[in-house]
Amino acid sequence: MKTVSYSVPAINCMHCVHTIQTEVAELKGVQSVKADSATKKVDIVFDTPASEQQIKELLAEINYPVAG
Ligand SMILES: [Cu+2]
Repeated sequence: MKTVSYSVPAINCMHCVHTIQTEVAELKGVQSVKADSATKKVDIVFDTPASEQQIKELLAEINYPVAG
């Protein structure tokens, strides 16, 4: 199991939080996802077959790219 914390500057309301949490949770292997509009961070706990690259690609696809 792996935990990552990404900075996602595009998060600015509860709608963004909901969209991110719903979309990322659909990836196989993702155990939990918590987005925060105040800190603009997304904390994700996952295991295979999910990967950091896959999660980052998904976030970019839904217009919430990871900073840096
Ligand atoms: Cu929003």
